[in-house]
Amino acid sequence: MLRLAIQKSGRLSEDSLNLIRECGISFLSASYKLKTEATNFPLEILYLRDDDIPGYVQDGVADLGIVGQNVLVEAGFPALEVEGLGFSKCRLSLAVPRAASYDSVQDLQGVNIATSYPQILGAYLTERGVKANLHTISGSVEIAPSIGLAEAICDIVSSGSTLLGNGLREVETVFRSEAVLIANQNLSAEKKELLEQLQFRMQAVRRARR
Ligand code: PRT
Ligand code: ZN
Repeated sequence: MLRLAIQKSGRLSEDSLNLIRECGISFLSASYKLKTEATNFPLEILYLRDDDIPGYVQDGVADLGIVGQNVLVEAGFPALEVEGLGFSKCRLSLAVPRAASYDSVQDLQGVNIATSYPQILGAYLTERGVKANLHTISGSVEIAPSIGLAEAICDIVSSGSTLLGNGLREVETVFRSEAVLIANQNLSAEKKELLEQLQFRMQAVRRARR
């Protein structure tokens, strides 16, 4: 039996569940449940916080997971990625107050930047020779400049309306992300075979959607 971890409730949940159902896999889901077993495929689904999924798959508590690449790379396990799933597309971007002057990333030298992605942002800045002060906060990153916590932010953007609503403008794209299927790297031969069957179905679903 394969164990697949998906987000319990959030932006990835519905698309993850729909993808599994469209693969012809049936299961009962109830919002209070933390796991369910499929009735017609050897699959158990675990419902978790998205941040916990990469670690659980790395440790083998779950065999597979569906998570945003942003969370996967930030957690430090990019090698777990098996394939992109084409939904929950977004980008991790740097933004500054609308009126602030900004020409290039070099302008961030010595600047205070609030983010929930210190690893990805740190690597991006280091590569460009920029030394900034990163302030790691777990949510509401966009309000940091208006409350005097930071002069710039780095956060997930999709439509851009949250930045706009907080008087910020996007100045650099740091990372592009989508939902990805991840797998533990030491699966048994039986589990690998099941993973291949599942991937085959997922690819068929994606081709049919186009
Ligand atoms: O509770 P749990 O920890 O499981 O969930 P979470 O709150 O950490 O994550 P969730 O559900 O918000 O997002 C899950 C994943 O969806 C993220 O890791 C991304 O891979 C992806 N995703 C896609 C997004 C967005 N789009 C998105 N717009 N994640 C967050 N946002 C937020 C962003 O943080 C910002 O506050 O939406 C706001 C910006 O949206 P726009 O449209 O105004 O630009
Ligand atoms: Zn989360």
